[in-house]
Order: sequence, then structure tokens, then C-alpha cells
Amino acid sequence: MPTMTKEPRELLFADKATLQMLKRAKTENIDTIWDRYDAVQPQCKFGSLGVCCRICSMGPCRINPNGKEPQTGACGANVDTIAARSIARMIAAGTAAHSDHGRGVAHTLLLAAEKPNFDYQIKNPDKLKAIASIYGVKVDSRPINEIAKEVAQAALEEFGRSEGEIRIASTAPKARQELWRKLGIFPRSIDREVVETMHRTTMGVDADYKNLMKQGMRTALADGWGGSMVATEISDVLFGSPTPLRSRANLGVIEPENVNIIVHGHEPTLSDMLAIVSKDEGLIAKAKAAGAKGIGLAGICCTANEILVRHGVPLAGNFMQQELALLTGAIEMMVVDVQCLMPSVATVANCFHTKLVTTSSKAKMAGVRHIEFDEAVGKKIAMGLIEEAIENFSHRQTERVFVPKETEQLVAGFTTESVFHHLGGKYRGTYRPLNDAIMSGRLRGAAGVIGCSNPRVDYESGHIKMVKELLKNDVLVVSTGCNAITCAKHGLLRPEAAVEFAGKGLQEICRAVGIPPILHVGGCVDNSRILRTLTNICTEGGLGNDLSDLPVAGAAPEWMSEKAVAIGFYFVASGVFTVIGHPLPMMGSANLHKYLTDEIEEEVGGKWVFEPDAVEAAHKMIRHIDEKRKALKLKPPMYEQPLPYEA
Ligand code: SF4
Ligand code: MSK
Repeated sequence: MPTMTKEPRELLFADKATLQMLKRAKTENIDTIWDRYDAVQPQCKFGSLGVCCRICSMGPCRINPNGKEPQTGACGANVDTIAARSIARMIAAGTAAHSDHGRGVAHTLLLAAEKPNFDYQIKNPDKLKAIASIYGVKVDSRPINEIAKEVAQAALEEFGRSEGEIRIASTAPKARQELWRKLGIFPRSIDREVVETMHRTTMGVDADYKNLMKQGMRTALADGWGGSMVATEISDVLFGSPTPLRSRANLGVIEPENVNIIVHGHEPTLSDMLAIVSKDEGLIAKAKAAGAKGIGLAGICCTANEILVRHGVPLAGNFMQQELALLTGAIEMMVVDVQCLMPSVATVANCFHTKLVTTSSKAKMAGVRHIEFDEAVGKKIAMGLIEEAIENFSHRQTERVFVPKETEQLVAGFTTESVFHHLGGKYRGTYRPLNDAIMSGRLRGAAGVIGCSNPRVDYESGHIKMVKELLKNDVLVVSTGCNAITCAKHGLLRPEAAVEFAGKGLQEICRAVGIPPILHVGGCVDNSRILRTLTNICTEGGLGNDLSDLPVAGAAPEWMSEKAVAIGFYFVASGVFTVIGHPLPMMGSANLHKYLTDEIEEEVGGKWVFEPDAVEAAHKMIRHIDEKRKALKLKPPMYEQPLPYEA
């Protein structure tokens, strides 16, 4: 039943396509995420503050946030324990999600290595060899499949090892690895850390909030320097490393004349195959025979990012636009894999002729058609899906089709490796010119701005205000996930955006090498590219020995998912100043708050900052960057603009 009773909220920062589709939702009397978010207000304060525990059946217990009784749960757990356990579980969930993605691609690599004529082949043998060297797999003149098999096995061992260290984390700066060892937070393996976090947070185990956060960091590191890194690296081997390419973003990429298929979720395996077979001449001929102009493939969320950066497939939209794409009435099929799938897409698809198909045994929806994806017959499944979409074209109700015209041009597909070809000069594979630009003050620093969009804020205002403020102050922005999609829709991934939005120093660099001021490096798991890029900057020299020395900061201004909590924690544990808009759900614990936003810096060099004002959040990041510049005794920023005084 629709819950919408009032006019859509005024969204000051939303792109025009979103605004048009929200009006359309109202006309069609179909609820969207904005309506449902409003309908669940006011939200539970106990939950928001992290003072509610329901991990055993003596509960749920909730602590009085005003200091009155009760101040412990039935078992005696205090607010610090309750809040820390809850945060640790969020980290475990986020780590599990990213890492299962990594496990999936590692498994596909193993199959590709073992089976001749497999649908997936090794597209990037150079990257395979680079990973082989991390895992100590001999390369010499061995057949590529032998190397791939051993690399895949080594990658899969990262998940289940009981003791030792995650081997791919050895790519972190030496000083950082030593610190993790000293603190006892070097992750042993991915599954081991997730399991231990779940164990420690069950009733009656770890009651020390700092000890819980220590394990939380270890688990998060198993994500960033483990599962996510495996996902990125092996995806590059199997599907090819991204290279900078042009494409377009926003709902206007959906052409009503086409048979339209939207892919949504996070994983690249099926969507990469769909991107390939959507160009199949036989299928295109079938689409034409059905009365369409051709086959239109576009994406939502990180599945979109994965096939954008490798195939140039356009971005239909971000997390908040998944229902809006269906509301166009021009989508024959939405194919979903895992993560960030709102169950509401089933309801919206049912209002139109759209076929919704789930493809992972891990992510089904009641009553929704399920076609289990199997890599062994990946091509056959992908072709079958497209054929079904073509058949569905005739069921389209043309009178209900409304597609906004808005699109923006973009350049995406930067990687740890290609960054130095662009920022480091065309002829030398080196980060030297990038380091020099920072050291000279032409670039004030760099920021990773990432993460979800969220109905909690004026749509996209957090992302847009923050990145524009950073660019204006000569901070190069590197982006992934839905932030990258938002920036694309707002024209910030065009090289010309440097002239329009960047400060003089950043403008000079972008003009010289022809890059946008925001570098789109992929989906959420590709935050691992940011970790590796930062490591390369350290290795290049002149900016300290550890990630915590660098004049950089990270942010997820509109975060929503537990995965963002895991990402934030692995950045903090890697030494990065990390800002989010809405605070973590733990503000009811003064001790935990103090630890995460202050004391933790002493231990790991990074810390959390909660700042809902996106411009002020950017200023906090810039002040931090300036402090790091001073500590490194660098020159002041070349074109420094004074920031407002911090109260
Ligand atoms: Fe309550 Fe303790 Fe059980 Fe949590 S673990 S629900 S605080 S009794
Ligand atoms: S898709 S995790 S809403 S960034 Fe990666 Fe977007 Fe956040 Fe999902």
C-alpha cells in the first residue's frame, strides 16, 4: 500500500532527472525510498544512540541515555559494551559483504584456470603476475593458467586461514604493518576475523569497549587489505584493468527506443558478461525484429561502476535511483546480484511490465523470479536473460513511458596503476610528479570521498557540497561507489569541471594531464585502490613513511550501509582522518565516542570525525591536511585560501 500522503520533499541539490521522476512517482501513486523514510519517522532514539541491545533473550535491554536508571542491561553490560558490540557487528557484516564478493571472483579465477574453454578468461596476465609476486607464486615462463590456479588458491586461502597474516596486506607500508603487529590487529584471515567478532560480541564474551574496537579494526582491515583488495585485484585479472574512458550518467541514458536492461548490485561477474553479450549481433537483430532500436544496458550502484570502468556502460543512477529507473516504464528487465537492493524494487517492477530477476542464492526476494547465476554457463545465462528482456519489449505500455532527458558526460576508470600514467607523466611509471605536486603545494592534498546516498539528508547535498569545497581548495578528490555516480550526474567527472570548480593549483594539474578533478576509481570494493595509491605515494618518498603521515583525508558524507562502517574503520586503522556526516550509532556511549573520535588517533594515527555540515566537514579535512603538511615541513599550499576559523 502506498504510504505517500504529501508532496515530495523539496530537494535543493537533486539532479533534474530525480526531481522529474519523483513527480512521476506521485502521479503514479507509487512510493519511493523518500516516502518510506518519512513514514518511519520519528525513528527510535535508543537505536540511533546505540543504547539498545537485543543479542540475547533476556533482552532487548535499553540503557537510559539521560543518565537515569537503568544504566546496564539485565546481564550487567553497560552502555559502552552495548554500543561497541553493535558497532563491531556492523563492521563484521560490512566486511563479510565485501569479502564474499572477493571470494566469488577468486573462485571464478580458479575455474577459469582449471577449465579450458571456460566462459571467463584471464584478460590481464600482467596484473596476474603482479599478484603472483605478492603470493610468492613462481612466474618464470610457466603457462598462464598454472600461475592463475596458484594465485586463485592463494587468494582463497586468505579467507579460511586460522593463523598467520593476510598475505595481500603485505602491500601496506612496512611501518603500518609493524604498527598493526604491535597492536595485535594484523588480520589473520577474513573469515577468522568475522567469526571472532561475532563470537566476541555474543552474550557474555568481550565486555571491554576498547578491546571490542581493536577486534573491529582487525576485522575491517581484513576487508580493506583483504577481501576488498582480492575483489579488486582479481577482477582486474579476469575482466581487465579499467582504463580512463568516456561515458554518461543519469536516467537519461535509458533510451526509450531500446530494449532496456538495468543491472544492479555489486558484483561484476554476470554484469560483465551481460556487457559483452549485449553487443552480440544476433541479439541486436532480435531486438530490432521485436521493434526496438537496439539493446540498452545501464547500471545502478556498484555493479554499474564495475561495468562502467571496464566497458563504458552508462550509469543509470545511484542507490537512491533504483526505483526511479523502473518508474520510467521503459525497463524490460532489472537483473540484480547482491547488496544495496531495496526489496521495494519488486513492488515498483510489478507496477510496470518490468521483469525483475534475482541471480544470487544469497539474495532472493519472495515472489521474484530467480535465475541462479553459474559462471560455468555464464554466457548462456546472460544471453538467455537478454532474450527474455527482448521478448518482454512487446509488453511495454508505451503510454506510461517517461524517461527524463538529463545525462552528463564523464570520464572514469582510473586505477592505482593508471594514476601514475596520468598524474605521474606519460613516460615514466612513477608517482614522483604527484608527490612533487603535493610537496610544492600546487596540490594541497588529496581526499577519498566515497559512499552511499541517504534519504536522511537533502539528496546529494552532502556529496556535492563537500567535493566542491575540497576542489576549490586544491584538494584532488578520488571517488568510488555512489559518491562517484553522484559526482558524475552533477558534471564533476568531466575534465572541464576542473576549470569550473577547482582551485588554481588543481586546475593547473588537471589541465596539464587532461583529467577531471575527481578521479572515479570504481565500486565500493575498489576503495582498496585508494589504499594502494596512498601506499605508492609513501613509497615514492618525500611525504613520510606511513599512511598517517600523508596530507590526505577520507569521507563518506551520506553513508548508509554497514559496509561503509567497515570501510571507515579500515581507513582509520590505516591512519586516515575519516569524516562521516551522520554519526555512527553509538553516541549514547560517551566513552566510545571519545575513543573513536580522539584517543584512537594516538594508537593508529587515524580517527573518526562526525560532521553533518558538509562544508564544515570539508574544512575539517583541509585543516587536517594542512596540519600534516606542517608536520612534514612542506611549503604552504601555493594558492592557499584561508578557511573559516574553527570554533
Ligand atoms: Fe540485555 Fe545483556 Fe542480553 Fe544484551 S546481552 S540483551 S544487555 S541481557
Ligand atoms: S552501492 S554500499 S549504496 S556506495 Fe556500493 Fe552505493 Fe553505498 Fe551501496
